[in-house]
Amino acid sequence: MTDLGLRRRSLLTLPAVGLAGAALTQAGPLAAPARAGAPAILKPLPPAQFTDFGTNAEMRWDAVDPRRYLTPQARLFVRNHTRTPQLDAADHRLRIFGDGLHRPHGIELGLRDLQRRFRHVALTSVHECTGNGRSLFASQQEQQVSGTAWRLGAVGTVVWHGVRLRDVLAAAGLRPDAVSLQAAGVDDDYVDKGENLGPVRRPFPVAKALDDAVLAWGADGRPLLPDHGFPLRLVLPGWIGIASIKWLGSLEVSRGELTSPWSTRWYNIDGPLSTNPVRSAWELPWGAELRGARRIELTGRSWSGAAPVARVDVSTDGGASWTRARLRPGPQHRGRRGHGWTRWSHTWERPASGEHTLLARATDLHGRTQPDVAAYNPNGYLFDAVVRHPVAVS
Ligand SMILES: Nc1nc2c(c(=O)[nH]1)N[C@H]1C(S)=C(S)[C@@H](COP(=O)(O)O)O[C@H]1N2
Ligand SMILES: [Mo]
Repeated sequence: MTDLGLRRRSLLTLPAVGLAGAALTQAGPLAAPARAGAPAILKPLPPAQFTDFGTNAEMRWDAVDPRRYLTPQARLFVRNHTRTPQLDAADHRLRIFGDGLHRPHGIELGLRDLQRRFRHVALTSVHECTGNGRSLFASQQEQQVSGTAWRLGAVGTVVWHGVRLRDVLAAAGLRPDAVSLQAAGVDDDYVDKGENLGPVRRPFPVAKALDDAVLAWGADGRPLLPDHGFPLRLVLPGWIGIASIKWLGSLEVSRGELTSPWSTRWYNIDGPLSTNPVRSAWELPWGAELRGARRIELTGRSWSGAAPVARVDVSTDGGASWTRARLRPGPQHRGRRGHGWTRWSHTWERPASGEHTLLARATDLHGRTQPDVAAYNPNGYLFDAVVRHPVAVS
């Protein structure tokens, strides 16, 4: 996409943001008193497209349209620690402050300030929860872990619209000796077993902020949906989902290392987690029942937080023999503007009737691949093992 195209797209987004903001303002005063009973997720979650866990919902892989590369917001998984707040774009402020700025009291920016003052970018990234695949620790490795029992649908590939965080930090007066930033949401405080831990927030290094971090007000050419962070979220491309704080209200910039329970207590294995691993999924229901035929066309996708996928090996006989899947050319190698997942296909010749196990193993351009067994950890993060996907042919 050309820069001109990006700017045009972003300009088109402006009135839409205004409209969505107005609609939410209207709903606000009415919705507020009823909040206790309000659902945690506001967008529709049709059972054909989502598995609903209450405050979280995952995309169903059998509902993914093989012809569509990007995940539209309406189809994207949702992970909320509390519930989706209903915010007014016109009132929303982002506060940037801290001793990592030349003037520590910092600056405050509205959405319009961000949209008017900084160059617009569109960036494609794999958006994925750290715990994606968590249920497979139990079902495939017989290991008990705690947390939402995602299968493989806590992931999508999204094109985000916004501005580079580095441009905004330059305007805020970033000191050269700043090391750490902390992003905080304005959703309700998170209470864990009676302990109020404050707003959902997580630190990240200045290096990531200056590299490819985006302050996003849109996705797939539209304003963010409330569930995905309206009116503004942080996006740290390729990093675990919690790094991309929704409903972004403040960024603290510090000359010392910042921490939060989301970097020490959770999302931590011998240190705060950052880049997502390599994973693969078949575009099939779990336990799919396939009609026997001379050949069956199978499709799937693979992705990595670090780099585009370079190759995918598949097996239709439980791992006894492997062959290369055909990678579909697509926008995944866009490079400079981020990367998404890679679509692939495989023709299954003369499948015998009966039960089979499908496997897919991807390798990314950095040589990272998927192990046979994922490393156990009590919270079930980073399940990256080759998944044993059961199917039956009739
Ligand atoms: N403010 C805030 N940001 C948040 C969260 C949250 O609960 N509150 N959840 C995080 C987690 S764990 C994930 S996986 C992603 C999910 O983003 P999505 O719901 O837009 O898919 O948002 C992250 N950002
Ligand atoms: Mo997450």
